[in-house]
Amino acid sequence: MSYETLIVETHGRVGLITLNRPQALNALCDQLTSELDQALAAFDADPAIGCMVITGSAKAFAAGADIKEMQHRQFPQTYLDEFLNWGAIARKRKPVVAAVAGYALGGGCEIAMMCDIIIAADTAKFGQPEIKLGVIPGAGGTQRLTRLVGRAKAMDLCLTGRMMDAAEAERAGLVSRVVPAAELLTVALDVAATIAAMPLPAVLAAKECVKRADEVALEEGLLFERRAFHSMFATFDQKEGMAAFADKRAPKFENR
Ligand code: CO8
Repeated sequence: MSYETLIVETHGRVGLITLNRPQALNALCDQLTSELDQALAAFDADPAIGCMVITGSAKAFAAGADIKEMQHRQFPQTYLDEFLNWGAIARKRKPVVAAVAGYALGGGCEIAMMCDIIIAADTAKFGQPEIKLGVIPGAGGTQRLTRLVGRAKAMDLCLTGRMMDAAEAERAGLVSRVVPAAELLTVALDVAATIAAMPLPAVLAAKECVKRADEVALEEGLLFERRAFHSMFATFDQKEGMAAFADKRAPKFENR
């Protein structure tokens, strides 16, 4: 599969996707989001891949949806086409790490929030500036952001359109780690390789359970987690992981 707006590579068991529209600061045109979904789906289905990384350029992870492409849209077409329905990007089963340097604005911030872990360069800037264009966030900027950083900061960002830097994003709980820009990709690939080396059934179950916490009340979430935990005892990798611990040797997981 060849892509025009992405660079897609593998590093061992890690699938790396680099958004590549430098002339438009990786603005998320229809072609890019469609190719991104295809590339993620291909890695998600590939047994040789255990984790994915999405990154951009030093200047921009992505500066949002493509404003020039969407500016002349009218309501009926926008509604009937389910314009910019990026839900499929968020529904991948294997973990996705966002490695963010520079601008992650509007849809760029929203794509990062669809990922499971955000690692930010110290140059990263996050924001939901849609209000300055006469619209509002449409792919999670009012919903995922509020769950991730709380109402106070989400309201501030969505209503003023201001950007927050990497340090503020880390304090707010949006990003997992902040690293020097020069180390961003190395750290992100290391994190992804660590995850990709873990037993896949447990990785998928852990991701499903953490995501459940956004959706359900505590007792329901705890029950879901406990049942998922019980189901791990049906896997080869649980037998191997615990036997290896008892035998004081390294486990050899088979992702089954
Ligand atoms: N769309 C299209 N082109 C863009 C975008 C964009 N979002 N951002 C930057 N570009 C283009 C610029 O037009 C410029 O192109 P050209 O050289 O042809 O003029 C090129 O990228 C470089 O940009 P700048 O010259 O502006 O670079 P600066 O360093 O001066 O500024 C900024 C960088 C601050 C990032 C600035 O480019 C900017 O403000 N960009 C727009 C940011 C923005 O408003 N993003 C939100 C877009 S709306 C959105 O994302 C809604 C998502 C809704 C999803 C809904 C799903 C259902």
